[in-house]
Amino acid sequence: MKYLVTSSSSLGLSLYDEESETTIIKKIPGKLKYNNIDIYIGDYVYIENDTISRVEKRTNYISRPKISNIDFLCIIVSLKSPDLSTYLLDSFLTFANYRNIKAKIIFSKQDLIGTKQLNKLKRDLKYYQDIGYDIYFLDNKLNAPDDFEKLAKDIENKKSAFVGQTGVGKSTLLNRIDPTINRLVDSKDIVTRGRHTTKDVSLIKYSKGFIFDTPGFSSFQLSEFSEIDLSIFFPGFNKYSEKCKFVNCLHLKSTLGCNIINMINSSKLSASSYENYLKLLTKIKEK
Ligand SMILES: Nc1nc2c(ncn2[C@@H]2O[C@H](COP(=O)(O)OP(=O)(O)OP(=O)(O)O)[C@@H](O)[C@H]2O)c(=O)[nH]1
Ligand SMILES: [Mg+2]
Ligand SMILES: [Zn+2]
Repeated sequence: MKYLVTSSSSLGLSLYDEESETTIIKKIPGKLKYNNIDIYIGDYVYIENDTISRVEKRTNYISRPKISNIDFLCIIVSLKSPDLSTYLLDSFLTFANYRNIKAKIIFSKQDLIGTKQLNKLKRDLKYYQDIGYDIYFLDNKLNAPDDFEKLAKDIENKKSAFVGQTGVGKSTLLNRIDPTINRLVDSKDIVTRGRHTTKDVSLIKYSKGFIFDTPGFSSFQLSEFSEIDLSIFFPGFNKYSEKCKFVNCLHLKSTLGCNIINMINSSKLSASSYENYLKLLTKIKEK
């Protein structure tokens, strides 16, 4: 039988059967490994005689927290309080690219920005759409129409992980998607305090899809990638870096003839995003 692993606790693995839409908890003897590889939340496993006989090849994965087969990494950034940080956004997008995870960008708290400034921001941030991302502007206080319906539809029947720094509105948004999600998150905390310790990550089934519940997933480790990785996976670069005539080019301003620099000079790539790139490059060099 094939199951989707949705959580792991001292009680056993929670296994979801997509056909019958039911979850069973199964105690698997020994270490939770298959061919010496850890089982991740989101893995599809085959169970025979109380053992894992096979794990389906992952479409993608993240090691911290250990989750796999992520359809969308939904990156939430607020336009205000906390202030908009395209640096954090670009970092998350690089990470998602590097991990082969499709990203969606959610700009929250549009109600905190005046109309004129909001229109300018929307024009500037449309850049992310131009380089291939779905973007959504939200007002979780429901003062005015926003892109919520489209977002809810787009993540239907998918497995999404929501990330973003503290205070951007992750919990508020999850509550808007389905109020039972937060209740499920809370009830898991109670389990943690009790006898059965639940591992901190789980995949929550709500009315229309799955959400990875990953506390503390508000930033990620830059240590995972190299300068070359950054030069390839920085948002918007992949399309143009192939045409860069230099091998292993880091796209520095001083590199005459670098295709990325040409694209920035002709405004096909964002100059302000490029500053984030340089900042990330310095950070990676420092470590
Ligand atoms: N004005 C406005 N406030 C919002 C919006 N979305 C969320 N908030 C508020 O922002 C605050 C933080 O929201 P949370 O949903 O708790 O943020 P979070 O990302 O879950 O934060 P952590 O759990 O600390 O990581 C709350 O007071 C929300 O009511 C929005 O679109 N507009
Ligand atoms: Mg929260
Ligand atoms: Zn280059």
